[in-house]
Amino acid sequence: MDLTGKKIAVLGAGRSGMAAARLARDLGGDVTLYDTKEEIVDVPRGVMPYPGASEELGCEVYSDLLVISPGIDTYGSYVKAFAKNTGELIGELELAARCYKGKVIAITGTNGKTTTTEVIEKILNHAGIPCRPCGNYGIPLAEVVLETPDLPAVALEVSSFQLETISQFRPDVVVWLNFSADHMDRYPTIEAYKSAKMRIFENLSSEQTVVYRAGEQLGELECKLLSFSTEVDADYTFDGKWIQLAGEPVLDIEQTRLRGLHNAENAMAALAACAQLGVKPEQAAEALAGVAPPLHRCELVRILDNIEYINDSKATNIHALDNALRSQSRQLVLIAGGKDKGLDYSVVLDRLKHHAKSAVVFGEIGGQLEALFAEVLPVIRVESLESAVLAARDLAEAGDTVLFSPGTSSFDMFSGYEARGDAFREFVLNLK
Ligand code: UMA
Repeated sequence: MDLTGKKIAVLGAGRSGMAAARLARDLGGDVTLYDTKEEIVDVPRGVMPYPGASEELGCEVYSDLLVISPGIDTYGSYVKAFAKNTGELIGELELAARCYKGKVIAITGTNGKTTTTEVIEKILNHAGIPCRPCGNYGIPLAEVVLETPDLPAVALEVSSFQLETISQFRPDVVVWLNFSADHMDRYPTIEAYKSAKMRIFENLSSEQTVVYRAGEQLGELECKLLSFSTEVDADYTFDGKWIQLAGEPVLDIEQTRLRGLHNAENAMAALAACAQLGVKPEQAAEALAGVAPPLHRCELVRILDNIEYINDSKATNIHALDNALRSQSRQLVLIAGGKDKGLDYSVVLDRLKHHAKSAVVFGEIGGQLEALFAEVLPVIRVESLESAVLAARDLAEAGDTVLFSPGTSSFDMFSGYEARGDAFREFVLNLK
């Protein structure tokens, strides 16, 4: 791609915008970088920064190409102002994808994207196909293109925000994990959110593959389809221990540190996607031996006296708590609680009744959870996370799982979910 002689305006000087500006500059463009914040530090060489950039300024900006960062609302007034006088509006992902020549496995879905992205990256590297995890994962694709232009493959986590501004983006394999309500602060309706996500399919033809959870409503697709499910018949299925392809066992999940049905789904999706790049099931199984999910996401901390201790501190909302409850196959002692975010926990009562035998609650919403959860199971309320771990150990029996899935944020007691999860891990590792 050659941008020589073209005026490129980049909106947002976060990680995406910075990488997009550098890439556009490397491609020969005359690049300007706009941000509402008052200071832009570490401006890429040859790029003209405009800190404190207002909508009024935006109306005066003429560009051949306007590249926007995913966090900036595509349909908001800020982007509209800059888009008044531009030849084309795209996002950082689209710009980078136009320059990247390797294979792209694009992973989307409401939950599980990051884990699946990491699993795919591990499998491909193990199978001798150099690959980097990137995109919404935290490393913009533009950064990958700048640093490793000849990289054979990427595991690209893609958000609905990024998909709002694609036009030609055509991944070799799309992984559609699942869909449920999210980002309702950005989208007016759940349909609008789904439409943005569905754009991932818009340029696919019979040469590309979509790997999807059986039962997802995806409409008519022209490409090759591969399904997975822990519940209904599909190409990839799960019997509680083995992931099977067309009825043949391909991976024993117990040989990995991935726990829970949702992680079995993530592993199935990854196996299916990597197979499209020629990876054999036994190579994938080898790669996954010992693979753990990212920290704080249903992370298996320890098995003590045949009781599993799982750290799901990343569960900062009800949906994540519900997902963690749904995905466990053993009897649960749940530890939950934290900051009061004004959420309604009655939606998890049914799940709690069927999956948990008791609960330990703590934190700012401890009292509220105690009253509510007591409708369906025995509850103990304690003052600290350490006491919660000790109480849960007393309640659990061999064969049970102690699941720490707080269902809310940590800021009443901790600096963030990582600090909270680290504390949980330490208390569990100290159990005698
Ligand atoms: N800004 C403006 N005008 C505005 C709004 C913001 O100038 O009207 C500026 C801000 O001052 C800031 C910059 O835009 O300097 C931030 O841009 P950004 O929000 O796009 O942030 P980046 O650092 O570029 O990070 C983005 C993704 N952020 C979002 O989608 C919100 C990161 O996903 C992604 O990892 C990164 O690109 C690399 O690709 C984060 C995320 O929260 C993890 N994603 C959402 C999610 O996972 O739920 C979708």
